[in-house]
Amino acid sequence: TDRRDGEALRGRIAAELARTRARTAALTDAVDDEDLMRQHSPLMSPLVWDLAHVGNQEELWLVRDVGGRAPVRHDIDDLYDAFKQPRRDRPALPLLPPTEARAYVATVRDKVFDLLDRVAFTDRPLVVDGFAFGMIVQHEQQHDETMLATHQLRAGAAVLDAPPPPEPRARGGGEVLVPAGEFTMGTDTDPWALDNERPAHRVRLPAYVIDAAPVTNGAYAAFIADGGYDESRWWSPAGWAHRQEAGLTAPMHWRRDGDGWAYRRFGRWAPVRADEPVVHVCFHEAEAYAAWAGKRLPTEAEWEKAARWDPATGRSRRYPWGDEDPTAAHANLGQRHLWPAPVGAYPAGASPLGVHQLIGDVWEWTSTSFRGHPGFTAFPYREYSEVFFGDDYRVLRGGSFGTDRSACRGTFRNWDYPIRRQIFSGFRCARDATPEEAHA
Ligand code: AVJ
Ligand code: FE
Repeated sequence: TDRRDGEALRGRIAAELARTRARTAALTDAVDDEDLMRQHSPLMSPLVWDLAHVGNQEELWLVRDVGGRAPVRHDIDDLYDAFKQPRRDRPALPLLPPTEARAYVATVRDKVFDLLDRVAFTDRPLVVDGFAFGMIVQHEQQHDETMLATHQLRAGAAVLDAPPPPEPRARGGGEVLVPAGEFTMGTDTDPWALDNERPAHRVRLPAYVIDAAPVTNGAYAAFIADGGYDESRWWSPAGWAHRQEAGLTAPMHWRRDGDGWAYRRFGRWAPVRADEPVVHVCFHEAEAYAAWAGKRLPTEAEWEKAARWDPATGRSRRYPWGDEDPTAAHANLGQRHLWPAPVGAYPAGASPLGVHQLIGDVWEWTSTSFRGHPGFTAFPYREYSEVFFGDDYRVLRGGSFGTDRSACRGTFRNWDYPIRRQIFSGFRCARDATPEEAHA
């Protein structure tokens, strides 16, 4: 059965690699060569940089490290090292032109399929349960989401298309009480969980109340209409300074449209729909909204307990609905749609306590700075997570409509600067339970 397990794992990895490469191809084949080489925003890389960077990481970890094979092209390692090349400088680099970049990633992939045929899934930490392959699938999917954000920033005619998300099938509003007590945060057992999701550890939280759904455009528009962007009392000092300096008046990609708002989605203007989760807000905007609403952002632990804790068994699960991988009925993931689904669209994805849309739709800002869980060890490289630990970054949870299921689970952690909003970021609010609620 060991051999059979190995064959099943090999098949699963091959399918994930192929599925992921099809997405990368769709994102990079959608525009012409000149567009691939152009920088659409100083925050983003040219798409052709992401493409070859994905291949270069795959070469470094799978071809060279796991496979012990000769380099395909060691001369380009520095060009595609994210730490050596700041994003704004990447368009000026002597990057591989599109034809060469495509040939490079295809050559690397051929070698990886050859390696995958022969590799033994031993106890070596990099290969146990296919970890390095899973890491590379997730890495490519993360860059695919980054490329999707680049598409969102791109000027000009629309090139991406997808059906609209499902309509509401349940009421999804209101708040949910989460009782006081311990839960298990993080994981030791999810085979493809990344270093920052480990290890599992017990966390005790007092009773709290969390929104049953992400904050909607309608609610956010009420904050704007009430002068939320003009009153410093709702903002932290750093948030207010940023609001002033950047001239923030509404979420990114919004403009006034008669009495309401429109927003630009991948090259097309659409009316802002009141029951969809708000997207493209920074941490400071989320925090100001929460203060205006008489609430606060959830801590990262509060978010994870709401997403994983099963009151029937006391166990932490992989997802709000259980341990099964997400399907189209559970969550708006994987670029199946190009914007968040209205509140109530995924009743099958709700938690046992009735918290909806924790997975998919929008990344959710939490109030927590990005740090290692107690007992953290960097693996396999410090530059994935550890070098970002500290108070410069805030944690986001749950994934967006642009996040693939392979890079999204109840333990998955994302992070960004509190001023960033080109990512598919929204939020939900939380508050302390009142004494009456806590003892109910
Ligand atoms: C985890 C999304 C913050 O895109 O900067 C990609 C993921 N790390 N290549 C990022 C990542 C290395 C990372 N985030
Ligand atoms: Fe990367």
